[in-house]
Amino acid sequence: MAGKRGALIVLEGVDKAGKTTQCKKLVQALQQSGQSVEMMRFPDRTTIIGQLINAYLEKKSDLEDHVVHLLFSANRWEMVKKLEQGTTLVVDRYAFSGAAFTSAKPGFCLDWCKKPDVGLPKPDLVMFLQLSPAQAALRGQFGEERYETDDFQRTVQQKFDQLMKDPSVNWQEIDASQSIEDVHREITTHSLNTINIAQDLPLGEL
Ligand code: DGP
Repeated sequence: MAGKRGALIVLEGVDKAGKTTQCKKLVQALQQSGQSVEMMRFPDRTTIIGQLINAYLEKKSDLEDHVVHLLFSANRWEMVKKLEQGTTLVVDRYAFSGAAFTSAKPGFCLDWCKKPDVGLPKPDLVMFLQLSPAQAALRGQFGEERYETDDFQRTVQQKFDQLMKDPSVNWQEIDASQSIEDVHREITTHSLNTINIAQDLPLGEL
């Protein structure tokens, strides 16, 4: 496998869709199948920029909406070396969350929201865990963080629906209302196929 690159695999979806659980299970399954793979998540709350984002999400600070949008993007840019290093990466949220969450706020257009992430590595596969607001509600109450309300999440879902119309991104919709194991099987199959194909292709740019 020398010289072959890994794949950049992203899981997206509204809150409660099961992204984090599925990312962890996918990393384990790929490692067991002999792949060199790491997990990343955005926002990465461990960096200095990530700490500013964390305080904002926990409502301990208020930031102007454009500023916070640019911080989320900067938090992805500060990981760009890692994203380009060639190991397969399973990423919990990426630039699509960035565009969907900010454009769900009044006065923001999707086009402007996409701009700060232009030039970041383009994922080889973006799996969108699809879960209706009614199904999400069955998984319990939202937490206390910013953005965790039914109305806002509905608007975020509409923004994701718009983003998924972009044919230049390899979107794969996954029915997240299935059992954890069924979702896992589907995700693993798509990921293994992508890893095989990606190794012979150059990494693209958003
Ligand atoms: P998580 O740690 O996956 O629960 O994500 C934290 C919250 O931040 C979640 O409500 C989604 C939101 N979020 C993630 N990425 C971005 C982004 O780039 N921009 C904005 N505005 N919100 C984001």
